[in-house]
Amino acid sequence: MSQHDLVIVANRLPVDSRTLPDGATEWVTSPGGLVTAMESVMKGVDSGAWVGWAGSPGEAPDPFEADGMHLYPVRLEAEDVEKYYEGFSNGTLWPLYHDVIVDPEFHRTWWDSYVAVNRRFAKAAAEVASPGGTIWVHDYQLQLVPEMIRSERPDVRIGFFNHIPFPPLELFSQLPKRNQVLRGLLGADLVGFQRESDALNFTAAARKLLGYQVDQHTVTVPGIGASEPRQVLAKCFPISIDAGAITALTEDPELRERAAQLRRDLGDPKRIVLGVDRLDYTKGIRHRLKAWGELLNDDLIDPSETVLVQVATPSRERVDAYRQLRDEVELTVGRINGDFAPIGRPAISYLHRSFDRRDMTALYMAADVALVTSLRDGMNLVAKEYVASRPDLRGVLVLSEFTGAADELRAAILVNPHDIDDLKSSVLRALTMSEEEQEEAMRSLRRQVLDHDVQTWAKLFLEDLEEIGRTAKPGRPA
Ligand code: ADQ
Repeated sequence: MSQHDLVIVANRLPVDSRTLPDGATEWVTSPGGLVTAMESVMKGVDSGAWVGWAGSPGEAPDPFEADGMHLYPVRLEAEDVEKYYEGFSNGTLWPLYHDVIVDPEFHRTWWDSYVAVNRRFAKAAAEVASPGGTIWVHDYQLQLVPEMIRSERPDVRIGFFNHIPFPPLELFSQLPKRNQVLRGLLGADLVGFQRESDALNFTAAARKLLGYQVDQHTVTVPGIGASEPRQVLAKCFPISIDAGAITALTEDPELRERAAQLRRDLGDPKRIVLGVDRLDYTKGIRHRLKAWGELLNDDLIDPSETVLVQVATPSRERVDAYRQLRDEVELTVGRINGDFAPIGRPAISYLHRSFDRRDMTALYMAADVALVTSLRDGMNLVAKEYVASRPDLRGVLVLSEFTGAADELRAAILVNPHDIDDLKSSVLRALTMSEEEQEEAMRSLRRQVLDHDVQTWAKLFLEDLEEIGRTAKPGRPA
């Protein structure tokens, strides 16, 4: 087995499999933000690897290479997918970490599976990291992995980044096995969060629930037996997007034409309002539709002039709460279209499928207003993608206060999506904003997004991790 200086560990590998006509399997890089960020840091290391699930239950494929990365698939049986992934990760942790928008469910068999699968990921990572190397673990599905790696490989630097919020103590305390989760995370040298408040929630939990000493962003983990105490840094690193790549796309004449064609396809409305979300209850899609329906009903929006395009990416369709949400959203869209759509065109154009990066960018370029109304969201990359797609300085971003992005994108129209009246008046304000006001706000938003892209995010995290490793363990190769 080869050894790698940098090992990324995430639930999914950065590739999707595609079956060719002759039955062979082809691997296609999935175009996520994490993949882009990692590609940029992998270029700077001699040898980078990625440990993750290949996406189908059952036997894992042999390790293989894609786009210069060494990929190590981890096996998940159908039962693991049900208990570790759909169960503890998405039925317990996801709702609890997002302010219990739906009730978290807990089953001890889900936890057992979570522990077993985390151990499998940790073992796979520990096997391929080079002596003194770096392992970067991602997200809530793998919170036990840092400690599990440390017990096997005390020589490596371990970073962890949480892509979703870390809840306040009152909520986190409800989690059965909360102390095991905290100890798992504290196996890392550096624990990264989206927002400052997430980092503070985490250090408060370490102090109150484990009794560990906390000094600002540093948690001291007591040594066991003869081992020395260790210091763990908990800090925020707001994730971002590949802003340069999106800006480059907007300069492509074919994409400009595609954006214009989209408008024509929608019947040439005066205004296009856009929502882009995974179909998830955290995204506030129901609240958005309620506000939209009322604006139409109150005659404050004329459906022959203004159309809402709602892109809802299929997500976690085997989890009950997601099936229910899809039914409700589709019922509401159907009702609104039945009540208000002009003949031959929709009041809401609803698209329940995935689009490639070019189509997404064309949509952003065509949209006069982007609506991000999450009830809770770690960051929300859609908000940043919209801003990056508007070098013309036109368009208005309406952004929920409950997203990580709201900490940075202060020039957006910030809303409390729980307040339907606030949502309605914010949409109306966005629709009537003058070109000068749009330009001023967009200029400030773009400065923020272009100066803090995903490549910088990854670089800052890894630099901090390297620095900690150097001070904590003198003599280890830097
Ligand atoms: P998500 O909850 O998935 O991510 P978000 O940050 O908005 O939320 O990212 C969604 C991504 O999917 C965006 O890049 C978007 O363009 C893309 N996308 C959405 N719908 C699509 C469609 N129909 N077709 C193609 N692409 C589509 C989690 C956390 C977030 C955090 C990110 C990154 O919940 O809070 O910002 O991780 O850390």
